Amino acid sequence: SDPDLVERARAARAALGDRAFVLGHHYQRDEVIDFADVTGDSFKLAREAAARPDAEFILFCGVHFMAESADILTSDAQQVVLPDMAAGCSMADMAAIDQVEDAWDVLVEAGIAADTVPVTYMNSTAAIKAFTGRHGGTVCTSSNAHVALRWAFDQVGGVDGTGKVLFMPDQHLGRNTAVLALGIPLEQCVVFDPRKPNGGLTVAELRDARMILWRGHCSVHGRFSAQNLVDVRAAVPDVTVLVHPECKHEVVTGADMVGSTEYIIQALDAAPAGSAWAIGTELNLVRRLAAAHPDKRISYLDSTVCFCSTMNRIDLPHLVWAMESLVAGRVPNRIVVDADDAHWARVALDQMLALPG
Ligand code: CIZ
Ligand code: SF4
Repeated sequence: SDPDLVERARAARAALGDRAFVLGHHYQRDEVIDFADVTGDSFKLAREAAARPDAEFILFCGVHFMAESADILTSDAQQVVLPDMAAGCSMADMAAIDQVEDAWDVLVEAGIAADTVPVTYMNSTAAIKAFTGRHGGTVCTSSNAHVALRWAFDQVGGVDGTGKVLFMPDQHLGRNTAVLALGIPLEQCVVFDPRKPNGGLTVAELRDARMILWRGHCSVHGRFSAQNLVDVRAAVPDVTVLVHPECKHEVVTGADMVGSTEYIIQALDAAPAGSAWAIGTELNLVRRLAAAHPDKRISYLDSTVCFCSTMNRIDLPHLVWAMESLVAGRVPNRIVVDADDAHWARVALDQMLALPG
């Protein structure tokens, strides 16, 4: 990066001192991670923000829904700042609150709403988390999705019963978890497409389903394919393929290991020297992991899949601008969730925190 900019960043960071706490998501650029007080996935970062009640400003280097969660979990006096307002998440944007309200009406009309528990992935807007809280559901992450699903089914008669889960917004995490961790048959996982009348499903299909999957996906993880597995196994016969559960079902079932961002980091820490790995997750993270483990052969599952473009919007110029604004007494790009949504989103987040294990 530009040495002048690095110098300005250092000066602004020093001027802010303990008044600011800088969070860096694992998918952020190196130039941003260099200034992070802590790095983590969305869940770890939300907890870290909540654990810093003395920091006046939480500088969130990640995407919009993560900054919202930090605002929900911190006190009203603390101000959460997103260095670039255009850092959204295409997956979170695939579930708009009015679409989800309409979908719920479809379930009510089909006579199954009372038997359905909503579960929303952390990667969703505060409005969707609030919807989930209002309807007795829970938030989940990619690390605890299996526990969250089991809990949700238990609210409506158990995994072996007839109750249902409405899973939003990532169809792949929902399907992979239901089928592989809970043993729900693949044919009982249906996709609700908000762009189609009745989600593109008949009433009979809705009634027979156990998992109603929102039609959303991650634009990064969703691009890995079964062909990538064939190619990497041919090129590197002793390779271990490790992918994130936001990947498609055929990628996850064909991989050797599957797990959240924190799981991937720990698996590589524990891997023996000389071992070969192909990783299916975001490129900034994979590059840093490869650099951190020069004794291991770490490659990217598909060289044509790129960075998360919205994560990458946070760069050093935006971070410097945000920090210098705070030093000058202005709070730029503050993320505030309205009080009612914050209350109900918090209910769904607290439900997640209360899950066993
Ligand atoms: O894909 C993402 O954005 C993930 C895994 C975020 C997170 O940290 O949960
Ligand atoms: Fe959203 Fe995917 Fe980017 Fe994560 S990697 S912020 S889920 S688009």
